[in-house]
Amino acid sequence: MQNGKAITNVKQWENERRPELLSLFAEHVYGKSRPDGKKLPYKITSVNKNALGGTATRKEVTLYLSEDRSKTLNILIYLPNNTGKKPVPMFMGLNFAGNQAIHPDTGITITKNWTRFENQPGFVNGIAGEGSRGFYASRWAVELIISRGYGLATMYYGDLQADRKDIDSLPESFHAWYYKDKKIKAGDNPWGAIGIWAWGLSRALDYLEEDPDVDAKRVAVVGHSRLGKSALWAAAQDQRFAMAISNNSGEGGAAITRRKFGETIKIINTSFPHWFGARFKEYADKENDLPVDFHEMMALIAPRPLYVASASEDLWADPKGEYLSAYHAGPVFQLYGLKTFTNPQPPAIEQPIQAGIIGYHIRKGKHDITKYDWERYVDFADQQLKAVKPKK
Ligand code: GTR
Repeated sequence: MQNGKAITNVKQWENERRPELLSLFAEHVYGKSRPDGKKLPYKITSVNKNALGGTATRKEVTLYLSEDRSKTLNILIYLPNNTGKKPVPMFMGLNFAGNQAIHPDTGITITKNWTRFENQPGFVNGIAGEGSRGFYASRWAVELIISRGYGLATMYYGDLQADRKDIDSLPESFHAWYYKDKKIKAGDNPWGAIGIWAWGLSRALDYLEEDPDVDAKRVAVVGHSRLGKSALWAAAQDQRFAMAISNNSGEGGAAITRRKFGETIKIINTSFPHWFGARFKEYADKENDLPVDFHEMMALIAPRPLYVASASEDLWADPKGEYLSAYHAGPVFQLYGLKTFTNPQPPAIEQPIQAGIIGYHIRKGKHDITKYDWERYVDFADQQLKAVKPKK
């Protein structure tokens, strides 16, 4: 505890230290989240039972975020057709460039919201066109996920809050409509974009709880990089997520910030001042004053399965710091009688390791999420979420 009291059992952890850590992360890192009391209204806008060559059912669901229904979160869902039993376990994660970018499937609705991909192929001034279909298909192993008996739910993070520094000066800012709708004040330390993206993951999980095809008790939340930070913060706060996967989440995600290796608090708040709560900036070059470090966020996932992955060339995200975070979360998993990593040295490249319900690997190559990473996540989920084996 902050007062020096040692935590020696699960009850103390759950009743005392866990809530204390959650409020410390909100206060000093991400800003204060505003959990919602009631589920948002939604509409199923399309269902195609013959997607991906007949192997999958594709569903699109619109969640109405604002009361005037002008702000929406659009959920793209693929469900495997070849599984004997429903409901199915799921992977869920936010995507960077719109739902249409995760697969060339022409049935996916193209996002109308601004993206960061200014004039890259398929985008004009950040607005996605037909040419953006499948832009990030390499990051989503849709066929693998489906063939192994899992569903996938993904949403464009820009539906929630645009990823740009000037967002709070724009009328479409989340903060502009949210506090008005809720008739509350923003307060002195409102959540940054990561907190908002994490909130969106929980709202999408609210929907999955209503969907009879989905087993909402077996949802693994996954994210790459800034969306890995968001996935971790979502899973830390929302214990309905059955498992958390951090892919190259780095600073403000899995990496131990006190190592000051690669990206630091000062750098991240300079490049992305809108990601965190205001107080995180106070710890620029003062990492040791921060009352938390990120192994404590990994500990907030316990006793649920946690998988952390790094990439060998992704030094910016500090692979060793990401591993150490999973390692130093150990004492909390041990309170639950679970095994934890015993070696403070990370494993060799592409030699995945696992202790109890904690997994880790370092992939060869750059900052990315690839088929190699997904193969590990699906294998891990096979053990931890006990996927229904697809019928041959
Ligand atoms: C980088 C940023 C990282 C990471 C990454 C990403 O520019 O420094 O913290 O979030 O972007 O999201 O790909």
